[in-house]
Parts: sequence; structure tokens; C-alpha cells
Amino acid sequence: PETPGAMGVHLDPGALARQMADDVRDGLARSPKVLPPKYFYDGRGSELFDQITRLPEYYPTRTERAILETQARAVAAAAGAETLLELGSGTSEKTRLLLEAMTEAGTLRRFVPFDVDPVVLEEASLAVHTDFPGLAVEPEVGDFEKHLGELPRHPRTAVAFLGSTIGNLDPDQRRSFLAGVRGVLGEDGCFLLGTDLVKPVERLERAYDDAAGVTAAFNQNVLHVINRSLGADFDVDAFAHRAVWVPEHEWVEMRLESLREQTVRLEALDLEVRFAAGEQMRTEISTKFRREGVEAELAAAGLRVEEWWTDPAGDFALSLSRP
Ligand code: AVJ
Repeated sequence: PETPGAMGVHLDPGALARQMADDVRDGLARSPKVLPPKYFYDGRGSELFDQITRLPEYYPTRTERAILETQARAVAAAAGAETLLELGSGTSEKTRLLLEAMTEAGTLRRFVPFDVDPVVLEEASLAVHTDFPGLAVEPEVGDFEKHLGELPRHPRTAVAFLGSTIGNLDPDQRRSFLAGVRGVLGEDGCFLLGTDLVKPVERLERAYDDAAGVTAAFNQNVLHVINRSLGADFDVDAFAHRAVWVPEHEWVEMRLESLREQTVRLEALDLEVRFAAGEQMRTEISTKFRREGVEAELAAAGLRVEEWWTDPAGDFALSLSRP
């Protein structure tokens, strides 16, 4: 069998670096300060996230996998997909359940993993190609908030966006992201979306502030990323991890709290930024959803929910929607 198709590239390392410089400059100029969550995932950050998914407190990954394990055939039957396009595909680990069910159903011809990290994408593509030799694997490198409009269109495409990554986008970002998804679907595609659901605050805050401190290390790692990429001198240990449920938005915020008054220099931005003692900077939102809200946001993008699968406890949902 042939090797995976050449990668489509929509985002080169130079563009990524400029984007990061702009995002960090803007975020640190705001009050309160914010950093975008997409810069967590360097090699170390991806490794820490992988550890998070195995923590006893962090239920979303294993719950979504359990739903996929139970419902993979139903998903494959409902989707009837010739092409599976996975957004933010990473290692495509859970996606294998879908690939198996969809190849078994006999409809699937092509897998398009789409991710911002070309190294992870290459590895994942090779692994899928090895295990699914009949499948055309056509990876695309890009940012799902920017490049959906540039992706090649194929008939009967199922777009998958798993892990409740959509929860890391704010409502405006979700609106424009979902409009982009609607665009790649054409008239005969469908959208498979994983969303974490609202639940008692104690469980949510523990899921984002685990006893072993892995999430704290994951949160602080973004400062290492900025130090390395932008020549900054954040004293990582002078910032403490916080996880806070914000009821008016129904999201968990991760923050980094400056433990003392300090000034940070960012060489690549020619910038010095002051932090007060106790000042908190937001590094991530992780929105928790209700069915009505998911349906309303999808409807606003021109998508109607056809299937809604959850685990028995109702912790997490997988929806399938269509134009
Ligand atoms: C995989 C991005 C959805 O928000 O739950 C895990 C990331 N942050 N612990 C999430 C994350 C802190 C995760 N996402």
C-alpha cells in the first residue's frame, strides 16, 4: 500500500511564531491578563495532557471513549461517511474506534487528520495507515479556527471534533468555528461533536486541580513555552495554578496567580510586563454544556442535531448534527 498522501500545509512554523507573538502581546496588554490555551501543547505539554487523561479526577477522556466504545456502530451507521475529517486530531487515539466501525460498515474511503502540529500529525498518519491499509490517509496541517475554508472538499464527509476541545473557545470563537465547520460539510456531510456537560462544581474543580499536581504542571508549562519561544524570563515557580468554576459562564477557568510582585521581560516582543502580588492571569476556559445550549449553537450555524449519545451518568455527550 502507498504511504500517506503528502501533507497539506496551511500553517508554516514562521506563521505560527508570528501568531504566538501577536496573541501573547495582546493577551498581556489586557486587564485581567489572558493567554490563549492553544500554546499549552508543545512536546512536554502534550505529554502532560496525556497524563491528565489518565488521572482519576479527569473523567472526560475516558467517558467519551466509553461512549464511542458503546456507540461506534450507531455512529458509523448514522454518519454513512466516505471521508472522516478529524479536527485537532492529535494522536487520533479515540478516533480508531470510529475508523474501525466506519471501515466495518463499508462506507469509509478516506481519513483526513487535521492538526496544528506536523510532527504529531505525521506519526498519527503513519500509524493509522499501517493499521488501516485500505484507507487513503491525507493529513492537513493547520489551525481549526483559521483554515477550515482551505481544506479540500469531499462528498459525504463526517467532521469529528472530540474531547470537548470546543469548550476551550469562547462564545464568539465558537460561532465562527461552527460557521467554518458548516462550510466544509457541504450539503451531505455531518458533524460529530464531543461536549463535556455541566455537573456539580466540586467534581469540575477537582478535574482541573488534581491531587497529583499534573494539571498544575500543565498550566505552568505554558510559561516555559513562552520563555523558549519568545525569549521571556517567566519565573515559573512564582506562578501558582488555580482552577475556578465561573457560574455565570458555566466554564472552568484555569489561571496562573503571581505569588509576588514581579516584572517579566519578553525579549522577542521587546516588552516588560508587571504582575502585582496575587494578580491572576487566565490561561484557559473549559466550557461545560447543556443539551439545549449545544442544540442552539449548532442551529445558529445551520446544523440540526440528529443523535445525542451520553454515558449512563450523563457526564459527557456526543452529538451528530447535519445541515
Ligand atoms: C482537551 C482541551 C478539552 O479543557 O478539559 C485538561 C484541556 N485543560 N485539563 C479540557 C485541559 C486542563 C482539555 N481539552
